[in-house]
Amino acid sequence: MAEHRPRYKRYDRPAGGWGAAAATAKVLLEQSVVTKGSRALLSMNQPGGFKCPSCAFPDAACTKKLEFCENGAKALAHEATKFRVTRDFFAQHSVTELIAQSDHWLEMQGRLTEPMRYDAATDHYVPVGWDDAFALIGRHLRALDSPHRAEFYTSGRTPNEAAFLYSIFVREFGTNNFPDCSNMCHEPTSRGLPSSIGIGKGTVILEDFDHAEAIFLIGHNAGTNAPRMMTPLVEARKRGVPIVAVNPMPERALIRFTEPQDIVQMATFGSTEISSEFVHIKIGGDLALLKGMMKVLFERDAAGEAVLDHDFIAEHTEGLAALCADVEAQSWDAITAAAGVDAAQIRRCADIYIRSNATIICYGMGVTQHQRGSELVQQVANLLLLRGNFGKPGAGISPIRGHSNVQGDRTVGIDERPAPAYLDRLRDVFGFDPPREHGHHSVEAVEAMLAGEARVFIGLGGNFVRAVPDTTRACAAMQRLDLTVGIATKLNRGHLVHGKDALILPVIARSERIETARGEQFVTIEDSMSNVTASRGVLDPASEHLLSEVEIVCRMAMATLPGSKVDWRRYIDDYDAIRDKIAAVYPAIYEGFSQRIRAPMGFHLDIPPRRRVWPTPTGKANFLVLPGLAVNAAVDDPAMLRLATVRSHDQFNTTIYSYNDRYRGIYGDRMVLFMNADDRTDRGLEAGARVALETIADDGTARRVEGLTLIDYPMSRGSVAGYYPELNPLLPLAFHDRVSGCPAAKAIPVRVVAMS
Ligand SMILES: Nc1nc2c(c(=O)[nH]1)N[C@H]1C(S)=C(S)[C@@H](COP(=O)(O)OP(=O)(O)OC[C@H]3O[C@@H](n4cnc5c(=O)[nH]c(N)nc54)[C@H](O)[C@@H]3O)O[C@H]1N2
Ligand SMILES: Nc1nc2c(c(=O)[nH]1)N[C@H]1C(S)=C(S)[C@@H](COP(=O)(O)OP(=O)(O)OC[C@H]3O[C@@H](n4cnc5c(=O)[nH]c(N)nc54)[C@H](O)[C@@H]3O)O[C@H]1N2
Ligand SMILES: [Mo]
Repeated sequence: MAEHRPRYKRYDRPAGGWGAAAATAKVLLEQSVVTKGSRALLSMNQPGGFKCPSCAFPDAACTKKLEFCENGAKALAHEATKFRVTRDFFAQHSVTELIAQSDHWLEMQGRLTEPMRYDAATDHYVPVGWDDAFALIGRHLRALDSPHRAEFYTSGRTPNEAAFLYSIFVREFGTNNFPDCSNMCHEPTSRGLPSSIGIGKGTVILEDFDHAEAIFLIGHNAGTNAPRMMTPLVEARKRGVPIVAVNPMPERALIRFTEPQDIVQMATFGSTEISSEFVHIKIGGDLALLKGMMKVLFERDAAGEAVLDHDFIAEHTEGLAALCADVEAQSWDAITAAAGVDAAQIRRCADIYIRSNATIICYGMGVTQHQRGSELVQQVANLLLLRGNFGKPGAGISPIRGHSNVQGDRTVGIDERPAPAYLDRLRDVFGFDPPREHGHHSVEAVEAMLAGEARVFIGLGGNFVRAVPDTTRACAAMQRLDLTVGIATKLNRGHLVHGKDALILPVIARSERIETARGEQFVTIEDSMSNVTASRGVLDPASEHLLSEVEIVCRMAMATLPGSKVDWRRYIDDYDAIRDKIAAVYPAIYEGFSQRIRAPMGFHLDIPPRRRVWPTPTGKANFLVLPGLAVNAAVDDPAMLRLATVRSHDQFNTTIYSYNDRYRGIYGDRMVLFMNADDRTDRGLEAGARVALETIADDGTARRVEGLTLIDYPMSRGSVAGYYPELNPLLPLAFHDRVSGCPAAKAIPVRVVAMS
């Protein structure tokens, strides 16, 4: 692997703008797809076209303007790339050779072209026919002494149709082992919010941004991870709406942004200031901030100001007294110490919130990836409930989801803890008895592999071994399996850390056409704001040997379940027939799916709290208490720093587009540690020094990552940041949220060690 040294160049221009336009052109050039890629970009997020394979932010396609961003263009260019991984490639490189390559190198080799099977005798992947591949999967699965010995992973790029069929196949096979990427992402939203408001999804739609009077962005880096979100944010700022950004890193796009679609701003090199208030929170300090704001609300209300929405609270909620008692018990000293911000700023935030008649709170991984992430999400809901910020225009909670269809996959059945009523429905529609016991989430799946209980891993998309915590242990766990299957567009580390038998099954990508015996088919996705839309690829598949994800799922099922009650053959060709079954299983939201999806903009799935209907056991929204001010276990070590593992501007999760991170000023390397200069000098370290990080954990496992370069960066004190997935070896498997299983990837307790 090449030795990299980072170059650091302060980025003090606004985010977006010409830098984004230039980066779009560059990535199309690098992947040699300027004409093909530019043509495809014109169809991205347009009615009749395909949905962006990058993030899950909704689009406003009816505006007729181009609806893509720099990072959507990168995702597309890497999917539409002219480079190919062929049988010759695998003949040239043994697996041992490939595994020594970087994630970036693997990604840059291009699209997978035909099914491959691992050959232990030569340590090479060799071509295998599709029929033989499915037969091998069927043989392994049928040989298991229990269906619970298989793990069926899903990544959130998989469309509804494939995910739904996969959930049927796996349940007919007999398990609820559905680890998925959501388990490491917005699971605290999915598991935490239902106790608060009755549903584990956001309540905001795009139009609400036009009516909001204040917007809070907590722990989310919109300019990089949901760049299309910058458009409504810029528009809100132009209307004078206050935006409060809460982040331990002063992310560039949260400060100033040039809207690449604003011709005047582009021409005049203008930009819009994004945050009116930047809260430089300590990692994990958000709970204290939220409680501080609630304390101000209670104080001012008690003093006679009409701050709380008493009518709403009386009619729609329960639990106010307990929340009030908990919040009032927190002292200002404790709050400011835990948040790392002063009381004056917390009061200012509360004041912005109080002045606004309609507030949206958006949040991302900075909120969810903590040991009490689910309960932290509930505190966000508490703050909104206090002023009735649900069920009115311009208000609500807005988790900014990750993968483009991660929310949809859960809606259509990728759920390791399915509700009994849904299982009954499945039984009635399909005529088999689905398993009732809960299955494994991602962390439990790794634990089952480590314990030798799991024998087979099938990954419908994604890069499991690189995405999960504790890389070293996770790799060892994968290598113990009898069979690993990677269903993918691109070669990744997950295919190289494999079981005794292993398959790589290449798929038709989002931007590509799916032709079946019944003609061209389209798939559907559900975005972060519960809009369901059609996605129709426009490009030719990267190779003639690719299959659609739907066909792969059906043929795995046919090879595994000879006596199946499901008409798999039919679904291979007819995606409306799949949608009809989705409608039958979820009539309340998906009634008439095949017809309604024909509307150019698709349709919106009902979110009851938008109507002030709360599907909780009591029929009310609940104020919930999370005692204290900490969202992670205390660590008794004065040298301890909290490490957040974050994404650069040039990656999509485990896919590394380049070694640069433009907005943070990093060029040529990802092995960096962002640190406050005062924290650095306190430890007697030089800027630019080479250091190692060690996890502080008392579980008997030493975790260390070496070769990081220290970058002086305006981090909040005690907080450091570095890149995911390189730093995943530091994250202990056991360090996760108990409610949801979500790894606490934003708050790893570490110490910095100088290296010579
Ligand atoms: N281009 C691109 N787009 C993506 C992705 C990608 O990798 N690349 N990934 C997709 C996926 S799957 C997801 S889940 C989303 C992720 O999108 P984000 O949620 O933005 O993800 P991260 O970069 O992990 O981190 C978010 C922010 O949390 C901040 N943070 C860290 N700790 C704390 C804390 O304790 N409190 C607060 N308030 N903030 C904190 C970090 O500084 C960072 O700015 O993006 C999706 N979109
Ligand atoms: N330390 C740390 N760990 C984290 C996180 C963090 O912030 N910090 N974030 C977590 C989060 S939020 C997430 S969502 C997970 C992400 O975990 P995953 O979803 O497992 O990872 P990705 O990198 O998105 O998966 C990329 C692979 O998906 C395949 N792929 C791409 N497009 C398609 C397609 O259309 N179909 C199919 N079948 N395959 C496709 C390609 O082969 C590519 O290599 O990682 C989690 N891990
Ligand atoms: Mo995610």
